[in-house]
Amino acid sequence: MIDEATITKIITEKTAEDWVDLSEVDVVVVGAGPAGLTAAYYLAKAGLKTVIFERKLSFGGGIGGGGMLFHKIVVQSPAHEILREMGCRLERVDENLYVVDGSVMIAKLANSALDAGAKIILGVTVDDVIYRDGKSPCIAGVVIQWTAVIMAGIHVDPLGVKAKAVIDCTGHDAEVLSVAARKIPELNLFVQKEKSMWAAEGEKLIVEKTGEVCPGLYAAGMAVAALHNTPRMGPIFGGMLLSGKKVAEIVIDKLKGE
Ligand code: 48F
Repeated sequence: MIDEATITKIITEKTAEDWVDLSEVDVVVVGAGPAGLTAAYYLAKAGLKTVIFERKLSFGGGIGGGGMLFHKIVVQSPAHEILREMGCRLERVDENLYVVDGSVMIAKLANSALDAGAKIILGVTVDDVIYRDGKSPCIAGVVIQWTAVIMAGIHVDPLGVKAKAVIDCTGHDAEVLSVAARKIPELNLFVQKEKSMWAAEGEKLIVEKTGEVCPGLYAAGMAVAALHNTPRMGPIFGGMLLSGKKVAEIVIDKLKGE
């Protein structure tokens, strides 16, 4: 029998169970774009309790918009191997270039992260970090709010989620790094914003510079370009995948070594 009260009870009870479990996790990934989804896939696969908080009600970040709304996504070698591993159909179009539909890439990345055990919570914005100040300051989690509350412009106190590692995968604005830089000056963090376009150099540097920013806080994807003032690359996505994989490996090493 379908009963309105039963539906409400199931939703609220099961949501509460999840939120109790999510109050403390191994890794918070902020942003469900290509870097965040890839990072979450490898983190969850390694057995770490991983949650992605995504501001919008959908995942994929910049993938859906492709290059000027054209729906084909270009990925270079060796990043195509990550997509192959996730069961993505790719067409080889050049010696080291592959093309895939944006919708396929979004579905496969999200499906792989979820199948590996990551949780993706949509409609939640990370608007601050939790920090501790011992010998040196460190990031101990994130402060979250419903995106709808932020959009409504009403003051509602947020909730905190503790994490051993927080990864900024928020893209061009590096929102988590920016709020930490602004509110915790002792971190000596400066978010400079990305440089103008140079695809090859941008792709190379983003992967090279992916990693820990300060204790507990990491960056991947375009947030790395914003932090280090490296060039934007436009609509080529291999660097985002490789950066997501690299940050996951760094966090896995760190947390498993503790
Ligand atoms: O922008 P986005 O796709 O970042 P990325 O993974 O990849 C960049 C490429 O898409 C492309 C490019 C290179 O080819 O230049 O732009 O680095 O995904 C970022 C996701 O984070 C969400 C946002 O809605 C998007 O889905 N996001 C941003 N700020 C927040 C957030 C926040 N404060 N809290 C939660 N989610």
